[in-house]
Parts: sequence; structure tokens; C-alpha cells
Amino acid sequence: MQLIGMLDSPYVRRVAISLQLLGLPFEHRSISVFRGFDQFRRINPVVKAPSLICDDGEVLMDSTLILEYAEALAAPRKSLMPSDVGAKQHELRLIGLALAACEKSVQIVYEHELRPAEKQHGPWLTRVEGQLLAAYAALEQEVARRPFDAHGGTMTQAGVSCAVAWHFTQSLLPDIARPADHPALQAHSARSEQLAEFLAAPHGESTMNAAT
Ligand SMILES: N[C@@H](CCC(=O)N[C@@H](CS)C(=O)NCC(=O)O)C(=O)O
Repeated sequence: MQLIGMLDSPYVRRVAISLQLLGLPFEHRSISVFRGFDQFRRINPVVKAPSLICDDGEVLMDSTLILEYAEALAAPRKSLMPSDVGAKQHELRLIGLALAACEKSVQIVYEHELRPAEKQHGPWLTRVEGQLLAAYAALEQEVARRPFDAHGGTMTQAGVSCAVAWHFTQSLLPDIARPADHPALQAHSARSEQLAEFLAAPHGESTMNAAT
């Protein structure tokens, strides 16, 4: 299967890291949804990153749906989700917060980079920044209370998604959610970024060699 999209997207990156942790081999094609719009459109006319070309040619999109498919492929050998329903409920809460942080970060980046300065809407940016900070405040509280086990063999989907979200926001919007106010997230991110699966899929433009 082929993972389409650039690793500067937190959604592409969480899939790239998760596929490795699940032991699923894939080819990565680093195509930009902006600069590579026409090439991307030939693969997925909706131009959403990540897209996954399955082995039979069917194309999936949305990181969470792609990961649901990946979990099914890896079962029963491996999973990044707890099977116990109570643990799963908490895991889903953390993933939801991390995905909200990704979404709000991307909205701020798009507002700054895609909209002309004179058309930017201050109240909208203030609202989105508040939502971003609320997501990270809740995540910080959760991670401080119950730190993740950040080892390749024990990393869960919430651990991956929180680490990827925090690293993305720090890379693009370093002045909004300050590390000093989020020590547990900062520590989790620093540990996670040392894992082989994270190092193999660095935030940025590179194409990863993902034949696991
Ligand atoms: N909910 C989606 C969000 C994916 C998303 O918004 N990806 C961005 C890149 S970070 C994208 O495709 N942007 C191009 C566009 O929306 O036109 C997911 O989890 O995959």
C-alpha cells in the first residue's frame, strides 16, 4: 500500500508512525496538497492528505479511518488501541484532544499562510487560538496525571497522536502553546521523537524509506 502526503502534516505523520508501529509495510509518496495539487488530484480528486492507496487500488482518506483500516490489517497480531472498554474510552478522549489541537493548529497556519493579510479575521484567529490552548491544557492535565509509556513496543495511538500534535504545533506556532506551561507534553514529545519510528518519519518534506 502507498501512503500519500507530506510529513509536515500531523495527520500524515501519525499514520506513517502508526503503520510502522503496527508492523505494516508501505511505500511513502511525499506529494504536497498545494504544490503537487494536480498530481495529488490524479490519486484522490478530493486532495486530502493523508490518502492511502490500498493494495487493490482503492483509496482511503482521513487519518483516523486509515488507522482503523490499519488496525484491522494488523489484528490480532498488533494493536495501538487498548481492548478494555474503560481504557479505550480514555484513549479516545486523548486522541480527540490531540486531533482537535492538530485541527486548530492547521486552521491558524492556513489563516496566516493562505489568506491575504488584509483579509485575516482577528476574532476568528482569537477563537481558534483559545480552542487550541484549551485542547493542550486538557491534554497536559491528562498526561501529567497519567504519563505515557513512550517505548516503541508499548506506545499507544494516543501516545503517537499527542506527540505528533505537540511537535507540529511547536514547529509551526512556537509562540502559542508554550513548553514551560506544558511540561508533561514537552517531555512526552521529546521522548517520542527519539523512537526509531518517529526518527524514520521526521516532520518535513522528506520521503521516508518505510519498508518495515
Ligand atoms: N481529519 C483529516 C484532516 C486531514 C487534513 O486536513 N489534511 C490537510 C493537510 S494537514 C489537507 O489535506 N489539506 C488540504 C485541504 O484540506 O485542502 C484527517 O485526520 O486526515
